[in-house]
Amino acid sequence: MGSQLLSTALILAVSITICKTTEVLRPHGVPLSKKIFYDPSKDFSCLDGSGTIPFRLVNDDYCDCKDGSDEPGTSACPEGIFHCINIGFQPQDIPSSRVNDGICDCCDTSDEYNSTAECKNDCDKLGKAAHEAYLYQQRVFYGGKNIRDTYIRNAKKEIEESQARLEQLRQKVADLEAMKNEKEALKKAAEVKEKVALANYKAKVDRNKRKHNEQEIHEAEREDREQAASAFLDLDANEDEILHYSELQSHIKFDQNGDGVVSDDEAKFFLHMKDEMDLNEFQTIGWQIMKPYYFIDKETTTVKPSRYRRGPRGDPRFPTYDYPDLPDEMGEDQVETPKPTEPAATPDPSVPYDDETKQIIDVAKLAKEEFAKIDAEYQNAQSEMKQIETLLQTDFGPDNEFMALRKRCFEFRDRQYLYTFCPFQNCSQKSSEEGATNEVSLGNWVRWSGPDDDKYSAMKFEGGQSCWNGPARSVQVYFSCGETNHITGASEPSRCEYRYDFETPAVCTKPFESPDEKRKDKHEEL
Ligand code: MAN
Repeated sequence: MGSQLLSTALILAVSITICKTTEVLRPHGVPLSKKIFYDPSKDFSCLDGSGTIPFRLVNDDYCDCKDGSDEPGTSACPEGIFHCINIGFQPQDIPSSRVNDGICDCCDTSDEYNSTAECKNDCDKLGKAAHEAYLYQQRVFYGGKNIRDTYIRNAKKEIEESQARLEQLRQKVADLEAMKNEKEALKKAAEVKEKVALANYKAKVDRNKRKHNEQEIHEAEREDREQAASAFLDLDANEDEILHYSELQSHIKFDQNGDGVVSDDEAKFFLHMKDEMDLNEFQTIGWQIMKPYYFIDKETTTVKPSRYRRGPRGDPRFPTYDYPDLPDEMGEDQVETPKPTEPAATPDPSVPYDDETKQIIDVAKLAKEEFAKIDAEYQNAQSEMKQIETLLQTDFGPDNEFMALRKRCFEFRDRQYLYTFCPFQNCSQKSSEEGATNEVSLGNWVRWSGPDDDKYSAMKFEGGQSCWNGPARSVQVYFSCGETNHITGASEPSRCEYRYDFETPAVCTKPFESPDEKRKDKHEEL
Protein backbone atom coordinates (compact mmCIF):
# COMPACT_ATOMS: atom_id res chain seq x y z
CA MET A 1 0.00 0.00 0.00
CA GLY A 2 2.87 2.30 0.90
CA SER A 3 4.58 1.82 -2.47
CA GLN A 4 1.23 2.28 -4.25
CA LEU A 5 0.76 5.60 -2.54
CA LEU A 6 4.26 6.61 -3.54
CA SER A 7 3.74 5.81 -7.21
CA THR A 8 0.37 7.61 -7.16
CA ALA A 9 2.03 10.73 -5.84
CA LEU A 10 4.65 10.38 -8.55
CA ILE A 11 2.13 10.03 -11.35
CA LEU A 12 0.09 12.95 -10.07
CA ALA A 13 3.26 15.02 -9.94
CA VAL A 14 4.12 14.02 -13.50
CA SER A 15 0.60 14.83 -14.63
CA ILE A 16 0.57 18.22 -13.08
CA THR A 17 4.02 18.95 -14.49
CA ILE A 18 2.96 18.05 -18.02
CA CYS A 19 -0.19 20.08 -17.79
CA LYS A 20 1.91 23.05 -16.86
CA THR A 21 2.55 23.55 -20.55
CA THR A 22 -1.10 24.52 -20.86
CA GLU A 23 -2.61 27.67 -19.47
CA VAL A 24 -4.99 25.84 -17.18
CA LEU A 25 -3.65 23.28 -14.76
CA ARG A 26 -5.65 20.10 -14.38
CA PRO A 27 -5.04 16.39 -14.12
CA HIS A 28 -3.69 14.64 -17.12
CA GLY A 29 -6.26 13.67 -19.81
CA VAL A 30 -8.99 15.97 -18.48
CA PRO A 31 -10.67 18.32 -20.99
CA LEU A 32 -11.05 21.93 -19.96
CA SER A 33 -14.81 21.56 -19.93
CA LYS A 34 -14.51 19.00 -17.12
CA LYS A 35 -11.74 20.66 -15.12
CA ILE A 36 -14.27 21.88 -12.58
CA PHE A 37 -14.92 18.28 -11.47
CA TYR A 38 -11.26 17.69 -10.71
CA ASP A 39 -10.54 19.99 -7.68
CA PRO A 40 -7.40 18.78 -5.84
CA SER A 41 -8.69 20.36 -2.62
CA LYS A 42 -11.74 18.09 -2.52
CA ASP A 43 -12.49 14.40 -2.78
CA PHE A 44 -13.27 13.31 -6.33
CA SER A 45 -16.79 12.15 -7.17
CA CYS A 46 -16.98 9.77 -10.10
CA LEU A 47 -18.75 11.60 -12.96
CA ASP A 48 -21.39 8.87 -13.19
CA GLY A 49 -22.00 9.16 -9.45
CA SER A 50 -20.74 5.61 -8.83
CA GLY A 51 -18.53 6.64 -5.87
CA THR A 52 -16.29 9.22 -4.21
CA ILE A 53 -12.56 8.79 -3.67
CA PRO A 54 -9.79 10.89 -2.17
CA PHE A 55 -8.39 13.16 -4.86
CA ARG A 56 -4.97 11.56 -4.59
CA LEU A 57 -6.48 8.41 -6.15
CA VAL A 58 -7.23 10.28 -9.43
CA ASN A 59 -4.86 9.06 -12.14
CA ASP A 60 -3.27 6.59 -9.72
CA ASP A 61 -3.38 3.90 -12.40
CA TYR A 62 -6.11 2.06 -10.54
CA CYS A 63 -9.70 2.14 -11.73
CA ASP A 64 -12.14 3.22 -9.04
CA CYS A 65 -15.10 4.69 -10.98
CA LYS A 66 -17.29 2.58 -13.25
CA ASP A 67 -17.16 5.21 -15.99
CA GLY A 68 -13.38 5.46 -15.74
CA SER A 69 -13.59 9.16 -14.86
CA ASP A 70 -11.00 8.82 -12.06
CA GLU A 71 -8.37 7.65 -14.54
CA PRO A 72 -8.51 10.05 -17.52
CA GLY A 73 -4.74 10.11 -17.77
CA THR A 74 -3.92 6.39 -17.43
CA SER A 75 -5.01 3.24 -19.16
CA ALA A 76 -6.35 1.72 -15.95
CA CYS A 77 -10.08 1.93 -16.82
CA PRO A 78 -11.54 0.14 -19.83
CA GLU A 79 -14.19 2.86 -20.30
CA GLY A 80 -11.79 5.78 -19.77
CA ILE A 81 -11.38 8.63 -22.19
CA PHE A 82 -8.08 10.47 -22.51
CA HIS A 83 -8.21 14.03 -23.73
CA CYS A 84 -5.25 15.39 -25.71
CA ILE A 85 -5.09 19.16 -25.63
CA ASN A 86 -3.04 19.31 -28.83
CA ILE A 87 -2.14 22.96 -28.55
CA GLY A 88 -1.60 24.38 -32.02
CA PHE A 89 -4.02 21.88 -33.56
CA GLN A 90 -7.32 20.32 -32.53
CA PRO A 91 -8.06 18.71 -29.15
CA GLN A 92 -8.86 15.04 -29.39
CA ASP A 93 -10.44 12.33 -27.21
CA ILE A 94 -8.98 8.87 -27.40
CA PRO A 95 -9.80 5.68 -25.46
CA SER A 96 -7.54 5.83 -22.40
CA SER A 97 -6.43 2.26 -23.18
CA ARG A 98 -4.16 3.89 -25.72
CA VAL A 99 -2.33 5.93 -23.08
CA ASN A 100 1.29 4.91 -22.82
CA ASP A 101 0.77 1.99 -25.20
CA GLY A 102 3.88 2.87 -27.20
CA ILE A 103 1.91 4.34 -30.11
CA CYS A 104 1.70 8.09 -30.61
CA ASP A 105 -1.96 9.07 -30.90
CA CYS A 106 -2.01 12.71 -29.88
CA CYS A 107 -0.05 15.20 -31.97
CA ASP A 108 1.14 16.84 -28.73
CA THR A 109 2.57 13.44 -27.58
CA SER A 110 0.62 13.74 -24.31
CA ASP A 111 -0.79 10.19 -24.54
CA GLU A 112 2.73 8.74 -24.32
CA TYR A 113 4.04 10.67 -21.31
CA ASN A 114 5.34 7.56 -19.60
CA SER A 115 6.41 5.31 -22.43
CA THR A 116 9.44 4.58 -24.48
CA ALA A 117 7.71 5.72 -27.69
CA GLU A 118 9.60 8.51 -29.35
CA CYS A 119 6.78 10.87 -30.16
CA LYS A 120 7.30 14.15 -31.87
CA ASN A 121 4.96 17.03 -31.33
CA ASP A 122 3.66 17.90 -34.79
CA CYS A 123 0.59 19.85 -33.69
CA ASP A 124 2.00 23.07 -35.13
CA LYS A 125 2.52 21.41 -38.51
CA LEU A 126 -0.96 19.92 -38.48
CA GLY A 127 -2.39 23.22 -37.28
CA LYS A 128 -0.73 25.04 -40.17
CA ALA A 129 -2.07 22.56 -42.70
CA ALA A 130 -5.52 22.88 -41.13
CA HIS A 131 -5.25 26.61 -41.33
CA GLU A 132 -4.32 26.46 -45.01
CA ALA A 133 -7.20 24.12 -45.67
CA TYR A 134 -9.38 26.55 -43.84
CA LEU A 135 -8.14 29.46 -45.97
CA TYR A 136 -8.95 27.46 -49.06
CA GLN A 137 -12.42 26.77 -47.70
CA GLN A 138 -12.85 30.45 -47.04
CA ARG A 139 -11.95 31.27 -50.63
CA VAL A 140 -14.46 28.69 -51.81
CA PHE A 141 -17.06 30.06 -49.48
CA TYR A 142 -16.70 33.70 -50.52
CA GLY A 143 -16.48 32.76 -54.21
CA GLY A 144 -19.60 30.63 -53.78
CA LYS A 145 -21.35 33.29 -51.79
CA ASN A 146 -20.84 35.85 -54.55
CA ILE A 147 -22.37 33.45 -57.03
CA ARG A 148 -25.19 32.73 -54.61
CA ASP A 149 -25.86 36.46 -54.37
CA THR A 150 -26.08 36.58 -58.16
CA TYR A 151 -28.48 33.63 -58.11
CA ILE A 152 -30.65 35.50 -55.64
CA ARG A 153 -30.61 38.72 -57.67
CA ASN A 154 -31.42 36.85 -60.89
CA ALA A 155 -34.20 34.90 -59.21
CA LYS A 156 -35.69 38.11 -57.84
CA LYS A 157 -35.64 39.62 -61.31
CA GLU A 158 -37.11 36.52 -62.91
CA ILE A 159 -39.86 36.33 -60.33
CA GLU A 160 -40.76 39.97 -60.82
CA GLU A 161 -40.79 39.55 -64.58
CA SER A 162 -42.82 36.36 -64.29
CA GLN A 163 -45.36 38.07 -62.06
CA ALA A 164 -45.71 40.92 -64.53
CA ARG A 165 -46.03 38.46 -67.42
CA LEU A 166 -48.61 36.51 -65.47
CA GLU A 167 -50.70 39.63 -65.05
CA GLN A 168 -50.46 40.31 -68.79
CA LEU A 169 -51.37 36.74 -69.58
CA ARG A 170 -54.37 36.80 -67.26
CA GLN A 171 -55.73 39.78 -69.16
CA LYS A 172 -54.84 38.19 -72.49
CA VAL A 173 -56.50 34.90 -71.57
CA ALA A 174 -59.66 36.74 -70.49
CA ASP A 175 -59.76 38.67 -73.79
CA LEU A 176 -59.02 35.58 -75.81
CA GLU A 177 -61.67 33.63 -73.98
CA ALA A 178 -64.30 36.20 -74.91
CA MET A 179 -63.14 36.18 -78.53
CA LYS A 180 -62.98 32.43 -78.54
CA ASN A 181 -66.56 32.16 -77.29
CA GLU A 182 -67.70 34.58 -79.95
CA LYS A 183 -65.87 32.68 -82.70
CA GLU A 184 -67.14 29.40 -81.36
CA ALA A 185 -70.74 30.61 -81.56
CA LEU A 186 -70.15 31.76 -85.16
CA LYS A 187 -68.50 28.46 -85.98
CA LYS A 188 -71.36 26.45 -84.50
CA ALA A 189 -73.96 28.44 -86.39
CA ALA A 190 -72.00 28.09 -89.63
CA GLU A 191 -71.60 24.37 -89.02
CA VAL A 192 -75.32 23.91 -88.49
CA LYS A 193 -75.97 25.74 -91.74
CA GLU A 194 -73.31 23.70 -93.46
CA LYS A 195 -74.76 20.48 -92.12
CA VAL A 196 -78.18 21.35 -93.46
CA ALA A 197 -76.75 22.43 -96.82
CA LEU A 198 -74.71 19.26 -97.13
CA ALA A 199 -77.68 17.11 -96.18
CA ASN A 200 -79.81 18.87 -98.81
CA TYR A 201 -77.07 18.52 -101.33
CA LYS A 202 -76.70 14.85 -100.54
CA ALA A 203 -80.42 14.32 -100.95
CA LYS A 204 -80.25 16.10 -104.30
CA VAL A 205 -77.32 13.97 -105.41
CA ASP A 206 -79.09 10.81 -104.33
CA ARG A 207 -82.20 11.86 -106.15
CA ASN A 208 -80.23 12.54 -109.30
CA LYS A 209 -78.45 9.29 -109.01
CA ARG A 210 -81.67 7.39 -108.68
CA LYS A 211 -83.04 9.20 -111.68
CA HIS A 212 -79.91 8.50 -113.59
CA ASN A 213 -80.17 4.78 -112.80
CA GLU A 214 -83.79 4.70 -113.88
CA GLN A 215 -82.75 6.40 -117.11
CA GLU A 216 -80.07 3.84 -117.66
CA ILE A 217 -82.53 0.99 -117.24
CA HIS A 218 -84.95 2.74 -119.52
CA GLU A 219 -82.22 3.30 -122.11
CA ALA A 220 -81.16 -0.30 -121.94
CA GLU A 221 -84.72 -1.39 -122.58
CA ARG A 222 -85.04 1.02 -125.46
CA GLU A 223 -81.76 -0.12 -126.93
CA ASP A 224 -82.93 -3.70 -126.61
CA ARG A 225 -86.15 -2.91 -128.42
CA GLU A 226 -84.19 -1.19 -131.14
CA GLN A 227 -81.86 -4.13 -131.49
CA ALA A 228 -84.96 -6.28 -131.80
CA ALA A 229 -86.41 -3.97 -134.48
CA SER A 230 -83.14 -3.96 -136.36
CA ALA A 231 -82.94 -7.76 -136.23
CA PHE A 232 -86.57 -7.96 -137.28
CA LEU A 233 -85.84 -5.85 -140.35
CA ASP A 234 -82.83 -7.94 -141.05
CA LEU A 235 -84.69 -11.23 -140.83
CA ASP A 236 -87.95 -10.13 -142.48
CA ALA A 237 -86.71 -11.06 -145.93
CA ASN A 238 -89.98 -10.36 -147.79
CA GLU A 239 -90.37 -7.12 -145.87
CA ASP A 240 -94.04 -7.82 -145.09
CA GLU A 241 -93.44 -6.71 -141.48
CA ILE A 242 -94.26 -10.19 -140.26
CA LEU A 243 -91.49 -12.53 -139.27
CA HIS A 244 -92.32 -16.01 -140.56
CA TYR A 245 -90.41 -18.98 -139.27
CA SER A 246 -89.41 -19.86 -142.82
CA GLU A 247 -87.52 -16.58 -142.97
CA LEU A 248 -85.37 -17.76 -140.09
CA GLN A 249 -84.50 -21.04 -141.78
CA SER A 250 -82.12 -19.40 -144.20
CA HIS A 251 -79.90 -18.35 -141.27
CA ILE A 252 -77.61 -21.17 -140.25
CA LYS A 253 -76.93 -19.56 -136.88
CA PHE A 254 -80.35 -20.77 -135.77
CA ASP A 255 -79.30 -24.38 -136.32
CA GLN A 256 -79.28 -25.44 -132.73
CA ASN A 257 -78.42 -29.14 -133.07
CA GLY A 258 -75.63 -28.44 -135.55
CA ASP A 259 -77.00 -30.72 -138.32
CA GLY A 260 -76.49 -27.98 -140.93
CA VAL A 261 -80.19 -27.37 -141.33
CA VAL A 262 -82.53 -24.99 -139.49
CA SER A 263 -85.51 -27.25 -138.99
CA ASP A 264 -89.08 -25.96 -138.66
CA ASP A 265 -89.06 -26.48 -134.93
CA GLU A 266 -85.67 -24.89 -134.58
CA ALA A 267 -86.97 -21.85 -136.44
CA LYS A 268 -90.32 -21.77 -134.58
CA PHE A 269 -88.48 -22.03 -131.28
CA PHE A 270 -87.54 -18.33 -131.63
CA LEU A 271 -91.16 -17.46 -132.32
CA HIS A 272 -92.52 -19.23 -129.26
CA MET A 273 -93.38 -22.24 -131.43
CA LYS A 274 -95.69 -20.09 -133.50
CA ASP A 275 -95.45 -19.68 -137.28
CA GLU A 276 -95.00 -15.98 -137.24
CA MET A 277 -94.79 -12.85 -135.15
CA ASP A 278 -95.30 -9.19 -135.75
CA LEU A 279 -92.69 -6.65 -134.69
CA ASN A 280 -94.30 -5.78 -131.38
CA GLU A 281 -94.57 -9.38 -130.21
CA PHE A 282 -91.07 -10.07 -131.41
CA GLN A 283 -89.74 -7.10 -129.45
CA THR A 284 -91.59 -8.21 -126.35
CA ILE A 285 -90.89 -11.96 -126.24
CA GLY A 286 -89.20 -13.28 -129.40
CA TRP A 287 -86.07 -11.21 -129.26
CA GLN A 288 -85.18 -12.26 -125.72
CA ILE A 289 -84.95 -15.88 -126.91
CA MET A 290 -83.24 -15.10 -130.16
CA LYS A 291 -80.71 -12.55 -128.95
CA PRO A 292 -78.00 -15.00 -127.81
CA TYR A 293 -78.13 -16.79 -131.21
CA TYR A 294 -78.61 -13.78 -133.37
CA PHE A 295 -75.16 -12.33 -132.86
CA ILE A 296 -73.36 -15.64 -133.47
CA ASP A 297 -71.18 -14.97 -136.46
CA LYS A 298 -72.11 -18.03 -138.55
CA GLU A 299 -73.66 -16.02 -141.29
CA THR A 300 -72.16 -16.02 -144.68
CA THR A 301 -75.31 -15.83 -146.68
CA THR A 302 -76.98 -13.06 -144.82
CA VAL A 303 -75.43 -9.76 -143.97
CA LYS A 304 -74.73 -9.61 -140.29
CA PRO A 305 -76.35 -6.48 -139.07
CA SER A 306 -74.06 -3.65 -138.36
CA ARG A 307 -74.76 -2.50 -134.91
CA TYR A 308 -78.27 -1.53 -135.73
CA ARG A 309 -80.04 -1.00 -138.95
CA ARG A 310 -82.36 1.94 -139.17
CA GLY A 311 -86.02 1.46 -139.86
CA PRO A 312 -87.95 3.83 -142.03
CA ARG A 313 -87.49 7.37 -140.79
CA GLY A 314 -90.40 8.62 -138.76
CA ASP A 315 -91.78 5.14 -138.03
CA PRO A 316 -92.15 5.14 -134.24
CA ARG A 317 -91.50 1.40 -134.10
CA PHE A 318 -87.98 1.94 -135.38
CA PRO A 319 -86.64 4.76 -133.23
CA THR A 320 -83.32 6.35 -133.94
CA TYR A 321 -80.39 6.56 -131.52
CA ASP A 322 -80.53 10.31 -131.16
CA TYR A 323 -81.43 10.12 -127.49
CA PRO A 324 -82.23 13.33 -125.79
CA ASP A 325 -79.81 14.43 -123.01
CA LEU A 326 -80.45 13.04 -119.58
CA PRO A 327 -82.59 15.32 -117.55
CA ASP A 328 -80.29 16.91 -115.05
CA GLU A 329 -81.04 19.09 -112.07
CA MET A 330 -77.46 20.15 -111.53
CA GLY A 331 -76.38 21.55 -114.84
CA GLU A 332 -74.10 20.27 -117.54
CA ASP A 333 -70.93 19.69 -115.57
CA GLN A 334 -72.83 17.47 -113.16
CA VAL A 335 -73.64 14.68 -115.62
CA GLU A 336 -71.02 12.42 -114.08
CA THR A 337 -72.49 10.59 -111.17
CA PRO A 338 -71.41 12.58 -108.13
CA LYS A 339 -70.15 10.64 -105.16
CA PRO A 340 -72.65 10.79 -102.39
CA THR A 341 -71.45 12.77 -99.38
CA GLU A 342 -70.92 11.05 -96.05
CA PRO A 343 -73.75 11.35 -93.59
CA ALA A 344 -71.42 13.37 -91.29
CA ALA A 345 -71.64 16.89 -92.56
CA THR A 346 -68.09 17.32 -93.78
CA PRO A 347 -67.65 18.61 -97.28
CA ASP A 348 -65.99 16.15 -99.63
CA PRO A 349 -63.33 18.06 -101.58
CA SER A 350 -63.81 15.73 -104.57
CA VAL A 351 -67.44 16.68 -104.89
CA PRO A 352 -68.34 19.71 -106.97
CA TYR A 353 -70.97 21.64 -105.07
CA ASP A 354 -73.44 24.11 -106.39
CA ASP A 355 -72.67 27.76 -105.75
CA GLU A 356 -74.94 28.20 -102.79
CA THR A 357 -73.65 25.11 -101.01
CA LYS A 358 -70.11 26.09 -101.90
CA GLN A 359 -70.59 29.47 -100.32
CA ILE A 360 -72.03 27.97 -97.14
CA ILE A 361 -69.09 25.55 -96.96
CA ASP A 362 -66.64 28.42 -97.44
CA VAL A 363 -68.26 30.48 -94.71
CA ALA A 364 -68.14 27.49 -92.35
CA LYS A 365 -64.51 26.83 -93.29
CA LEU A 366 -63.54 30.40 -92.49
CA ALA A 367 -65.46 30.31 -89.21
CA LYS A 368 -63.68 27.08 -88.25
CA GLU A 369 -60.29 28.52 -89.16
CA GLU A 370 -60.88 31.69 -87.22
CA PHE A 371 -62.02 29.75 -84.20
CA ALA A 372 -59.02 27.38 -84.44
CA LYS A 373 -56.63 30.34 -84.60
CA ILE A 374 -58.07 32.03 -81.52
CA ASP A 375 -58.33 28.71 -79.73
CA ALA A 376 -54.64 27.94 -80.38
CA GLU A 377 -53.67 31.39 -79.07
CA TYR A 378 -55.84 30.82 -76.03
CA GLN A 379 -54.32 27.39 -75.34
CA ASN A 380 -50.78 28.76 -75.74
CA ALA A 381 -51.44 31.65 -73.39
CA GLN A 382 -52.98 29.29 -70.87
CA SER A 383 -50.10 26.85 -70.98
CA GLU A 384 -47.60 29.70 -70.57
CA MET A 385 -49.67 30.91 -67.64
CA LYS A 386 -49.58 27.44 -66.08
CA GLN A 387 -45.81 27.25 -66.48
CA ILE A 388 -45.36 30.61 -64.78
CA GLU A 389 -47.76 29.67 -62.01
CA THR A 390 -45.82 26.46 -61.41
CA LEU A 391 -42.59 28.45 -61.35
CA LEU A 392 -43.98 30.92 -58.84
CA GLN A 393 -45.36 28.15 -56.65
CA THR A 394 -42.13 26.16 -56.53
CA ASP A 395 -40.06 26.44 -53.39
CA PHE A 396 -36.64 27.47 -54.70
CA GLY A 397 -35.16 28.01 -51.24
CA PRO A 398 -35.42 30.81 -48.68
CA ASP A 399 -34.05 33.41 -51.14
CA ASN A 400 -34.99 31.51 -54.32
CA GLU A 401 -31.30 30.81 -54.72
CA PHE A 402 -31.98 27.36 -56.18
CA MET A 403 -33.95 28.80 -59.06
CA ALA A 404 -30.67 28.99 -60.96
CA LEU A 405 -30.56 25.18 -61.05
CA ARG A 406 -34.09 24.67 -62.27
CA LYS A 407 -33.46 24.11 -65.96
CA ARG A 408 -30.14 22.36 -65.58
CA CYS A 409 -29.04 18.74 -65.40
CA PHE A 410 -25.81 17.34 -64.00
CA GLU A 411 -24.04 14.05 -64.55
CA PHE A 412 -21.71 11.88 -62.56
CA ARG A 413 -19.95 8.84 -63.94
CA ASP A 414 -18.48 6.08 -61.83
CA ARG A 415 -17.09 2.75 -62.94
CA GLN A 416 -20.52 1.18 -63.36
CA TYR A 417 -23.09 3.91 -63.91
CA LEU A 418 -23.73 7.32 -65.34
CA TYR A 419 -25.95 9.19 -62.89
CA THR A 420 -28.07 12.19 -63.82
CA PHE A 421 -29.52 14.85 -61.58
CA CYS A 422 -32.00 17.43 -62.86
CA PRO A 423 -32.99 19.55 -59.83
CA PHE A 424 -36.74 20.00 -59.40
CA GLN A 425 -37.28 17.38 -62.10
CA ASN A 426 -35.80 13.91 -61.86
CA CYS A 427 -32.81 11.64 -61.37
CA SER A 428 -31.74 8.70 -63.47
CA GLN A 429 -29.08 6.07 -63.87
CA LYS A 430 -27.74 4.20 -66.85
CA SER A 431 -24.92 1.84 -67.52
CA SER A 432 -21.56 3.58 -67.82
CA GLU A 433 -20.73 1.52 -70.89
CA GLU A 434 -20.31 3.41 -74.11
CA GLY A 435 -23.50 3.50 -76.15
CA ALA A 436 -25.71 2.26 -73.31
CA THR A 437 -29.22 3.60 -73.74
CA ASN A 438 -31.33 1.89 -71.14
CA GLU A 439 -32.03 4.69 -68.68
CA VAL A 440 -33.50 3.79 -65.30
CA SER A 441 -35.55 6.42 -63.49
CA LEU A 442 -34.36 6.92 -59.94
CA GLY A 443 -37.25 9.19 -59.07
CA ASN A 444 -38.98 12.51 -59.53
CA TRP A 445 -38.55 15.63 -57.42
CA VAL A 446 -40.81 15.54 -54.39
CA ARG A 447 -39.61 17.89 -51.63
CA TRP A 448 -36.83 19.46 -49.67
CA SER A 449 -35.65 16.86 -47.23
CA GLY A 450 -32.95 18.27 -44.97
CA PRO A 451 -33.34 18.19 -41.17
CA ASP A 452 -35.88 20.59 -39.64
CA ASP A 453 -33.27 23.21 -38.86
CA ASP A 454 -31.62 22.90 -42.27
CA LYS A 455 -34.43 21.90 -44.63
CA TYR A 456 -32.72 23.17 -47.79
CA SER A 457 -29.61 21.08 -47.33
CA ALA A 458 -31.13 18.05 -49.10
CA MET A 459 -33.62 17.17 -51.78
CA LYS A 460 -35.72 14.04 -52.16
CA PHE A 461 -36.63 12.27 -55.41
CA GLU A 462 -39.12 9.39 -55.23
CA GLY A 463 -41.20 7.08 -57.38
CA GLY A 464 -38.43 5.86 -59.66
CA GLN A 465 -38.47 2.53 -61.49
CA SER A 466 -39.42 -0.25 -59.09
CA CYS A 467 -36.66 -2.49 -57.90
CA TRP A 468 -37.18 -6.16 -58.51
CA ASN A 469 -38.75 -7.44 -55.30
CA GLY A 470 -38.00 -4.13 -53.68
CA PRO A 471 -39.02 -0.49 -53.35
CA ALA A 472 -39.40 2.09 -56.08
CA ARG A 473 -36.02 3.71 -56.57
CA SER A 474 -35.40 7.00 -54.74
CA VAL A 475 -32.59 9.51 -54.27
CA GLN A 476 -31.57 11.85 -51.50
CA VAL A 477 -29.35 14.67 -52.74
CA TYR A 478 -27.13 16.35 -50.13
CA PHE A 479 -25.94 19.88 -50.81
CA SER A 480 -22.75 21.47 -49.66
CA CYS A 481 -21.07 24.75 -50.49
CA GLY A 482 -18.89 24.83 -53.58
CA GLU A 483 -17.86 27.39 -56.16
CA THR A 484 -19.39 25.39 -59.00
CA ASN A 485 -22.40 23.14 -59.39
CA HIS A 486 -21.40 19.50 -59.61
CA ILE A 487 -22.10 16.05 -58.26
CA THR A 488 -19.16 15.00 -56.11
CA GLY A 489 -20.38 11.48 -55.45
CA ALA A 490 -23.19 9.04 -56.16
CA SER A 491 -23.76 5.87 -54.21
CA GLU A 492 -26.41 3.33 -53.26
CA PRO A 493 -26.23 3.06 -49.45
CA SER A 494 -29.08 0.58 -49.44
CA ARG A 495 -30.54 -1.28 -52.37
CA CYS A 496 -32.34 1.06 -54.76
CA GLU A 497 -31.98 3.99 -52.32
CA TYR A 498 -29.38 6.30 -53.78
CA ARG A 499 -27.38 9.18 -52.42
CA TYR A 500 -25.93 12.04 -54.42
CA ASP A 501 -23.55 14.60 -52.95
CA PHE A 502 -23.76 17.88 -54.74
CA GLU A 503 -21.71 21.02 -54.39
CA THR A 504 -23.38 24.30 -55.24
CA PRO A 505 -22.91 27.98 -54.57
CA ALA A 506 -26.61 28.03 -53.63
CA VAL A 507 -25.82 26.82 -50.09
CA CYS A 508 -22.77 29.01 -49.40
CA THR A 509 -24.44 30.81 -46.52
CA LYS A 510 -22.24 30.21 -43.50
CA PRO A 511 -18.44 30.56 -43.55
CA PHE A 512 -16.61 27.40 -42.59
CA GLU A 513 -15.49 27.43 -38.97
CA SER A 514 -11.86 28.24 -38.44
CA PRO A 515 -9.80 25.80 -36.36
CA ASP A 516 -9.67 28.48 -33.63
CA GLU A 517 -13.44 28.83 -33.63
CA LYS A 518 -13.83 25.09 -33.49
CA ARG A 519 -11.69 25.05 -30.35
CA LYS A 520 -13.61 27.94 -28.84
CA ASP A 521 -16.82 26.03 -29.40
CA LYS A 522 -15.35 23.20 -27.41
CA HIS A 523 -14.16 25.57 -24.69
CA GLU A 524 -10.64 24.49 -25.32
CA GLU A 525 -7.35 26.26 -24.97
CA LEU A 526 -5.89 27.86 -28.07
C1 MAN B 1 -29.82 -2.18 -61.25
C2 MAN B 1 -29.32 -0.87 -60.71
C3 MAN B 1 -28.78 -1.03 -59.31
C4 MAN B 1 -29.80 -1.72 -58.45
C5 MAN B 1 -30.27 -3.01 -59.08
C6 MAN B 1 -31.38 -3.63 -58.26
O1 MAN B 1 -28.77 -3.03 -61.48
O2 MAN B 1 -30.39 0.02 -60.71
O3 MAN B 1 -28.44 0.24 -58.78
O4 MAN B 1 -29.28 -2.02 -57.17
O5 MAN B 1 -30.73 -2.75 -60.37
O6 MAN B 1 -31.80 -4.83 -58.80
